[in-house]
Amino acid sequence: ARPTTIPRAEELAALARTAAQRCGVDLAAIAGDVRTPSPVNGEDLHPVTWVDAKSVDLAVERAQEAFLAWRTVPAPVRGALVKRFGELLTTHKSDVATLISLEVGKITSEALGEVQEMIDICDFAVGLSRQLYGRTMTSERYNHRLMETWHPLGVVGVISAFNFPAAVWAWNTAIALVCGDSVVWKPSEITPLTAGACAALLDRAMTELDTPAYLSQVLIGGADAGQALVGHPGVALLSATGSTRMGRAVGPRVADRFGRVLLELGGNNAAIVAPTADLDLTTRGIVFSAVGTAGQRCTTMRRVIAHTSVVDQLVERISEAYRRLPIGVPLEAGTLVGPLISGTAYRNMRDALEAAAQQGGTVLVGGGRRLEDQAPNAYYAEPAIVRVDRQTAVVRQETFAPILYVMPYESLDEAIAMNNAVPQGLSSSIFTNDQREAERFMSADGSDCGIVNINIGTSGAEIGGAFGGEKETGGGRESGSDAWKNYMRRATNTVNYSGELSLAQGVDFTI
Ligand code: UN1
Repeated sequence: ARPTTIPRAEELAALARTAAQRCGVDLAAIAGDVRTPSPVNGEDLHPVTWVDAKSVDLAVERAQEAFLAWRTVPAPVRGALVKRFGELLTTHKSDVATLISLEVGKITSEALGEVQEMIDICDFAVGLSRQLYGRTMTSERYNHRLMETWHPLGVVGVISAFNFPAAVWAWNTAIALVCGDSVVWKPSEITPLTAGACAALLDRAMTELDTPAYLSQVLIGGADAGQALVGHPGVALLSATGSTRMGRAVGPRVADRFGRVLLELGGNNAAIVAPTADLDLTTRGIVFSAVGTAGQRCTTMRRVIAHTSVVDQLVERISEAYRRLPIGVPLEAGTLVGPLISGTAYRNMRDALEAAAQQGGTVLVGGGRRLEDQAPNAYYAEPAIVRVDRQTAVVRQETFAPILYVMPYESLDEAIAMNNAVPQGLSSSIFTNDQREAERFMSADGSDCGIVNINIGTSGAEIGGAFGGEKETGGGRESGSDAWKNYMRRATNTVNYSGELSLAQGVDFTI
């Protein structure tokens, strides 16, 4: 293990406070007695206070008022707010990234990447603010016009997870704001400072541009606040990112009140490695996707399905890379793997490894814990590779930790069937230089996931495409492409400029 020193608790807390203050967070105003330990050292950063479920009512009420004013502001003018927010994020990129590293344990490069993703979605949304296009269709009647118009939807509730504590909110908020909606955000309870910093930057942009008050609000609180948001009839769209279990609770409650829901849930993402794969590129692609963010992305690669002709060689290469992985303090230059979010996450990882062994798998590398002596409350796990010969129960479930199951295949049909034989459907990839295989994997009878990549790992999607997946992943699409349509309502307009009343479908109703 390379030498690495866990910084003193006070040092990390001071770093967090400085970064938050630079973003405009009023630390005294949010201070309280809810402990927020950093996964970096397991010690408190800045205990905060939580809102209660009742404040959700007030927030939604205020958001509704803001929406009524905002919806008539021209979309490109709304875009100016998002443009300014993107500029402020650019100025404070490293402050927000520092908070992400401290609260989530992300390495600096990935934390900066998360903020870059926010800046990118702001750029995208600003462009979009002039492109909220509706279609014109040909009418079946003489001198009639048929068209559709997209209008602002209402209050958007955003529930985000710890692993992308800022970017997922930004995907939703940047798009919602240009679409003319207001936003109420319930971030993960373990990332309050990152949330506070993001909200403070957006607040500043809102003040500078003199937008309606309460256009965007953040509720630092617990599960009860989230549940109140989910059940609130004033929330027109509820966009939730998290576990499948959470989605199963949220989906029906929103559906029951005929609200709109956008779910971004678990993944169990696989890569197929074909006989023609470039194994250097494949190894790098796999290792980034499998151990980046310490295996805690919803797009993390959890399975490798490798052709029997390459599986042994591939396992050797990735195992070799795993043995050399720099695991340690995420803020230290050179670290590639930071800590897991909590002791529970590490115990879940151990349980899964044990189950895998019981189900016939062999743990080839990893699974141990590092730096325990320096920081007993921090959980630095060694990413693990497990060789299995089939997809047992533990392989089919999502364990939010760096465990990579590797299994062999003979025919592409079999590999595609294995890719699809899990309850989740977020991301997938194939490493191949055979164009027919690549096309087949992207085709109707190929991968059943929302994201299907060729010669790239399963994680690290760009914001320009729609992000999300099928089955237990929840079916939602956010971020780029036409995901903005989730945040607007569509009106179909028929215009008669004929001077006569003619009825559709040739109906005769002469009076
Ligand atoms: C998530 O893990 O919830 O594609 C989002 C990726 C990132 C987003 C992940 N752009 O890995």
